[in-house]
Amino acid sequence: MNISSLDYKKKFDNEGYFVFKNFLSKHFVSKLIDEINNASGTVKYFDNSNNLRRIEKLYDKGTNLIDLNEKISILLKKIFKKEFLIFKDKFNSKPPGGEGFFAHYDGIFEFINSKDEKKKGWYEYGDFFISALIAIDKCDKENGALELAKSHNGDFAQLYKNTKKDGTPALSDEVESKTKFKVIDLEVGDMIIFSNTCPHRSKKNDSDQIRRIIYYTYTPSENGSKYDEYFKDKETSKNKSKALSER
Ligand SMILES: O=C(O)CCC(=O)C(=O)O
Repeated sequence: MNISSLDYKKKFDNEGYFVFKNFLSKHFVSKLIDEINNASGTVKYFDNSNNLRRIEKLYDKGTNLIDLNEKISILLKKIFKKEFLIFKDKFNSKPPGGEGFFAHYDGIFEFINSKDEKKKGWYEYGDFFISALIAIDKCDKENGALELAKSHNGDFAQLYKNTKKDGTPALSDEVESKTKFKVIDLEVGDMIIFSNTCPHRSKKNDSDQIRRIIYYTYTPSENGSKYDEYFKDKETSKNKSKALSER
């Protein structure tokens, strides 16, 4: 069945997300893995056992990574009828036994900047964020696939009330318990497009294989690129230790 841009847009308007099957070929994904493994000038995060958990600032570190950003931007333009620019980028690696991610929105947290000012998470840079999550490995219940819920309505202040207000975007236990999450199984090369206002979480990797994803986030281009500003603020934020990788 051929799904049209209009169908994807309808799904996004109704649920806040949609799944795009076979976005990338296995061959393209294997070229991305090579580039990610060899990229320099990125920012890396490791867990307590010294396993690589995350790489940031990688979208422009290889021809295929650059091509991936192009491919996603073209698709977003086709579906949303507007231009988008990359806002932030990451590669998440969940090794066997690796921890999951607590339930959260993306970008709904407060942070203290280098001038000691309180800031409103991602909403300092815009108010509409779309992420593209691409499976580098098959993702399923056993290895900690993304669990996604329908998007919640509200501006920063309204959504902030649903969080733990602890410098991370974690949902309060009460809101999490009322939210219906769905495990999104993905094959290599499949992609989920979702709004930052969709609650999401993922479980520990209980398989004996690594589970890797690429996660690029986009903002409408009309306000210009916020990529450098975002990463500079993240680097100089005074409460970064609390929410190192979730933001
Ligand atoms: O990698 C995952 O399982 C979830 C990642 C996530 O939710 C995040 O990085 O914000």
